[in-house]
Amino acid sequence: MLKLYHAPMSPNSRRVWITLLEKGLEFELVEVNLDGEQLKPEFLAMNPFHHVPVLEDEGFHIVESIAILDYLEAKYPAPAMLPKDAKDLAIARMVQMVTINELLPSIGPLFPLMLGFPGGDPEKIAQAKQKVSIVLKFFDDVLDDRPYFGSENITLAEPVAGTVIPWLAKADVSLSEFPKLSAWRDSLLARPSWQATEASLEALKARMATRMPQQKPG
Ligand SMILES: N[C@@H](CCC(=O)N[C@@H](CS)C(=O)NCC(=O)O)C(=O)O
Repeated sequence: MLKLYHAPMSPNSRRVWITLLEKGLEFELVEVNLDGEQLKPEFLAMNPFHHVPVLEDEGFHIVESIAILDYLEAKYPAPAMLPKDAKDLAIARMVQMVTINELLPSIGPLFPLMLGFPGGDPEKIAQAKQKVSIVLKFFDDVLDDRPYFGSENITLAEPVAGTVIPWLAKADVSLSEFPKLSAWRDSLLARPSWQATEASLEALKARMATRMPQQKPG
């Protein structure tokens, strides 16, 4: 059986978890405590870079969440989660890569806000929100009259972008200017796979508090 080594609070793991659920696959979840378990020799033997997720399939270990999503799509093609049309495939990939290369690196200053911690550098927060708004506009423009990126059905773009964008509301980043993206987010949040994998805000706060001992949740 497929085995997913994950951490409930890791968005990179959650992409894979959601995809396994959306594909209706049987799998075992193995939780890795990122307070050190990832540095143990048994885990490093699977992933020398000490990151979750890792997918194990009959002794074969795959690291890097996007490589895992591609593996699942190739091995379990139904339901299809990557468009076949060239433009639509490019759209799904662009959304994955823009999330990883543009959105995620820009939101660091927003994390404390998302988790309800006070403070933060107002200039850095404003800069982060400006970068985020460029990504949101890009995504809204890329969505056409279909509900998902390049598709009538959920694609591998959704577990990547759709596990980041809903959290932005917690940092007062509104999607009201982006009606297509807002409808897209709402439809994802209603899916059982999103609901089953949502990390608890309290657990995230507790984890963040151990890393930022000088701050208390507001
Ligand atoms: N590029 C990797 C990133 C994985 C990653 O950064 N995982 C984090 C959790 S979100 C992790 O395992 N951190 C613990 C560590 O690096 O020791 C992927 O997409 O799978």
